[in-house]
Amino acid sequence: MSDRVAVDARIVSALRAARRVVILTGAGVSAESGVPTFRDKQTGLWETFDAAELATPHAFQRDPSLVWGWYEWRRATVLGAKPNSAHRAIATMEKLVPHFTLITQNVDDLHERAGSTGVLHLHGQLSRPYCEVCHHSYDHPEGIPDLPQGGARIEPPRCGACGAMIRPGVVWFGEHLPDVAWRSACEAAKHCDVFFCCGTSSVVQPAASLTDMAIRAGATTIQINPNATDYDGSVTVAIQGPAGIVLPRIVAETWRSA
Ligand code: BJW
Ligand code: ZN
Repeated sequence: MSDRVAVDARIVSALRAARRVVILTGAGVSAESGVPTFRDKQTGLWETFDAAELATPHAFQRDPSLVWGWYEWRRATVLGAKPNSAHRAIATMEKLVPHFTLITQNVDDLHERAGSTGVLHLHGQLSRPYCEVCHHSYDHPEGIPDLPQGGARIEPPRCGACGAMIRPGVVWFGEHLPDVAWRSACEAAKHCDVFFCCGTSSVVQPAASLTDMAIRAGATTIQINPNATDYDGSVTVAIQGPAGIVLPRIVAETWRSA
């Protein structure tokens, strides 16, 4: 998509009139920072790695060193990445609308590093490991781990309080989403004027159902994705293009004179 293509007038007018704007982001928003998505053909993590072996509570119980080492490699990847123009456009939009809610499925903290505040993390954060038994949270040591592609077996550290294993701070398949973040996300989706779903395949539940909530609430719904999703026909506007081009264009066009 050329960055000279005009932004759909429905988006500009809906955003200018909006009091409440919500953005739901997925892995595609970080793709232009070099962070791999999960399900893209050839480049997605699940093309090379087996989600059942790595992203479930059962996988961690069966082989904690494999899982911890893989997440340490993922953490090294995101620490080595920088926020891109999509993250920055979202951080800018937060300052331009009266009520703004950013909901992310991403665990990389690139939104915060771009300046976004109050981000609702539906699937946790790589930076926030916690004890699998007493849930005490821990900080990782300073620095970027030096690991080969895909990681290496690393014994998870132990909790100083109870001695149990410390686990990655992410939400695995079959686990419930953090309650406060999920409730806040539902409230925001049900009461917004404009809702973006951006860089997500919209196949993982319950996150994808937020778009249905916004559609049912009568919001102007905008999908930004270079590829088709099951929501192409149900959102108000489906823009086929990379978030790093489309989002800055929308911000520039809507708030030209702001
Ligand atoms: C670009 C781009 C660019 C590329 N610009 N775009 C059947 C029906 C309904 C639900 C279920 C079901 N069977 C099982 C479930 C539940 C399950 C689920 O949804 N499974 C489906 C896969 C079928 N969900 C759960 O288990 C959730 N919990 C739950 O439901 O709790 C209730 C419950 C508990 C117990 C029993 C029963 C119910 C938890 C889900 C946790 C998801 N975890 C992961 C891993 C996190 C940790 C980690 O990082 O390793 O979260 S999976 C992975 O998928 C990750 C992501 O956040 C999530 C979503 O992926 P996302 O962000 O959409 O990425 P992709 O790769 O899929 O898409 C990227 C998109 O970007 C693509 O469309 C590209 O085209 C696009 N793109 N470049 C813009 N430049
Ligand atoms: Zn503990």
